[in-house]
Amino acid sequence: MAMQRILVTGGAGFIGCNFVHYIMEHTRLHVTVLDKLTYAGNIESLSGLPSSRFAFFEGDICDAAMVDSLTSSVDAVVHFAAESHNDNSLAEPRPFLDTNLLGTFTLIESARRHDIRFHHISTDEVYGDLALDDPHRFTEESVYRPTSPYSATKAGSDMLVRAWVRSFGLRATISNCSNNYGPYQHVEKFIPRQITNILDGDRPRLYGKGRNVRDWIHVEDHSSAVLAILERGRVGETYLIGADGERSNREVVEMLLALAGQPRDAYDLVTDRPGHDLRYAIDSSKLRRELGWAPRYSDFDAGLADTVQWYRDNEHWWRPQKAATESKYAGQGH
Ligand code: NAD
Ligand code: TDX
Repeated sequence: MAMQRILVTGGAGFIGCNFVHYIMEHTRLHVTVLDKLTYAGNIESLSGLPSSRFAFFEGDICDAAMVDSLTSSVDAVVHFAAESHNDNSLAEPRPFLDTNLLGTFTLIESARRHDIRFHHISTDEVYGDLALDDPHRFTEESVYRPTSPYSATKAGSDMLVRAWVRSFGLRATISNCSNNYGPYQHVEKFIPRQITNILDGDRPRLYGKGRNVRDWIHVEDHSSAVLAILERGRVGETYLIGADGERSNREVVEMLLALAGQPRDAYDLVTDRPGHDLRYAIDSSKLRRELGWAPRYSDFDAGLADTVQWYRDNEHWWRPQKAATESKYAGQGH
């Protein structure tokens, strides 16, 4: 029988809420969101969705009874919920172990009991980092070499899902995506932090010398890839998602300053992140070849300009988080 109802964990977070909006617009699926509404979750990001096709439950993915009652009435789980910020994982790792490892365990146990399809959202950070001049990019065959508490717990969660596929026949797929940007991203993350600093008349802050490279993808392209994998991906497989968007952090800040009509060097260099991964780069050939996926935002400059405009237009959404986020960074020397 065709898929009709899905449970989206972490649907009040950045990528989860964009995925929910994408599903409402591009499919007829019924969506239930389970989200704990941590500091990173915002119910406002889901406002205006039709109650005929959408329901929200506030709760913890580690709560086995709640998870079980929700999974019993859906055909699939798309699992975004996580503690997602590297700097937080260095300051206080414990919530990363609880949510990313025990939360994923709780979900896959329930998915196994109800024999439903499971899609696990993960990150390219599980593969560690690359040298700036390494000609290779990450592929599905790359070795797992996580370096931060965050990436170690995401790597562990991927391993749990793989074990449940092999040992219990869980009908799961995994995707590992590169760095996302776009609307509804928390102001703790690199691009929204710098956009909102500039809007506030403050200078962007680059860690170290700003030479670290990230492979940027617009969040809408992540959503379209996840839907393709959910609908047509082969069970048991991992797919890497990326849009050939490698840029150094310094280049990104220079682009944001140019969009604001400010001098290219109007940024500060601040204390580096301990263990800071140098470069991520994704080869998404398998996803493109097998599922015919392609990103819509091939032009990073245009996607970034759209994102700046979104933060200009939606100050009410990010303003309540800004001061607390900056004072946390000040305490970490960033
Ligand atoms: P986010 O921090 O913006 O959102 C996480 C959401 O999960 C929040 O709404 C939060 O309230 C919820 N949550 C946290 N703990 C929970 C718990 N115990 N129970 C229920 N809900 C809980 O994160 P994001 O950037 O949207 O990332 C979503 C997923 O995508 C994560 O799994 C992350 O590892 C992965 N990912 C992110 C990126 C990126 O660039 N942001 C790239 C690749 C993969
Ligand atoms: O103020 C800053 N200045 C700065 O130079 C911040 C917040 C970050 N940085 C650097 C660190 C990274 O090199 O920018 C880069 C991006 O930083 P983050 O936004 O913290 O992202 P990153 O650590 O790369 O991880 C992100 O992508 C992979 C997401 O947060 C993860 O959830 C995802 O798995």
